Amino acid sequence: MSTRGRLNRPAPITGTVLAVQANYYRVQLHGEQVYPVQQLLCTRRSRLKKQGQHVMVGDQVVVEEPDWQGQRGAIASILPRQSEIFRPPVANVNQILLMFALAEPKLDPHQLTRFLVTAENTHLPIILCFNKRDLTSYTTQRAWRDRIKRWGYDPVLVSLQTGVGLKTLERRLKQRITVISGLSGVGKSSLIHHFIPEQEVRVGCVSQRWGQGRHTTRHVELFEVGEEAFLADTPGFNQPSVDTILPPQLGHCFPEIRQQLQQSQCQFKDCLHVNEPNCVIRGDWERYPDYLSLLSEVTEAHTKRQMQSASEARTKRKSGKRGKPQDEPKLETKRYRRPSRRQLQQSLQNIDIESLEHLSP
Ligand SMILES: Nc1nc2c(ncn2[C@@H]2O[C@H](COP(=O)(O)OP(=O)(O)OP(=O)(O)O)[C@@H](O)[C@H]2O)c(=O)[nH]1
Ligand SMILES: [Mg+2]
Ligand SMILES: [Zn+2]
Repeated sequence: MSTRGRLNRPAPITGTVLAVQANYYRVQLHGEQVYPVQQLLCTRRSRLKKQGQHVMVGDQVVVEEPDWQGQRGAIASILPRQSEIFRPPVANVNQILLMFALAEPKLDPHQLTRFLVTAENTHLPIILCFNKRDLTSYTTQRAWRDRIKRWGYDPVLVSLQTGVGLKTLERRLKQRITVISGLSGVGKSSLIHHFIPEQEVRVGCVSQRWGQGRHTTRHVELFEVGEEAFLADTPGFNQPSVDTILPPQLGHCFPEIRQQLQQSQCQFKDCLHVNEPNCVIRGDWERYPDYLSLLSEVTEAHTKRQMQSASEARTKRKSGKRGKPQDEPKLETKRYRRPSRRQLQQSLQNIDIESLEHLSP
């Protein structure tokens, strides 16, 4: 191929979508070339609209017709996405930064496990970060670090108040899109504020409004916090839902189980590691009881979903009086009986709980 054509044609302008505001997209231009401005407020080409292509925060896009003076442009195409998460909606996320505090709010291992499991379910790499080191003793920090290492994670301990540990964290954010998740009040917004002090990220107030239900749609925004490092803040919440996890997938959300499965396999591919024959998962690790209680929860949610779709499938639409459609359930009531929750409970009771008790936190 001759290079002439290539040389004559200017290189396409590409960038990362930082925020979506109504029908406008704020795009941070990629740095290989020097542009008159670094950000453009863009519209989406109608061709994209017609094709039903939605632009998400985190998308890598090609921008055309830049108006450098007006700082405007048009998104012509979206480059293929590497990943997509939906709560919050962000494309091309490379990793989740799960942030907790060593104190204020008190660090609860069960709650932490719940957050870890939902983060693991995205299949994205996780950075586990503990903030507010300044509020705890060295002994407490050491104890938590050792404990979390036994779970299979290597936590980064920081204090946004004193700045300790932040260099290590910063290194792990470079050239990545990272979504911060974690309990309310742990310091997620403070982290962004640390990198861009001039940025108004509403430290200490976002989730209060969220909690009162006033934020019905979540506003997501990427902040550039260093060398091609982008961070998305999220409002904190207390109880992440595990409902969408399928029971056989839950085990993969625990590094302790993944490690044991690397050495040998259970007889059944979809083994739930409760008391199936030839299951290789032992119960001698701290979070096994958490695994069991989450298993019970995801199984219940899964059963409910199955019953719901079965009931929808058996409900036939029929014209009612005056032509109004009316749902008529078919009369196969036996099938509606609650099935496997009790079975699961029974199988959970069969586990040798005593052998686990000394491990309870
Ligand atoms: N002592 C101490 N306080 C901190 C530290 N980091 C943050 N804080 C304080 O913790 C409080 C909550 O911080 P935010 O950054 O708003 O927490 P958040 O995780 O964004 O909370 P939500 O938006 O509610 O989810 C603020 O009052 C911060 O000043 C720290 O390292 N040490
Ligand atoms: Mg916040
Ligand atoms: Zn098993």
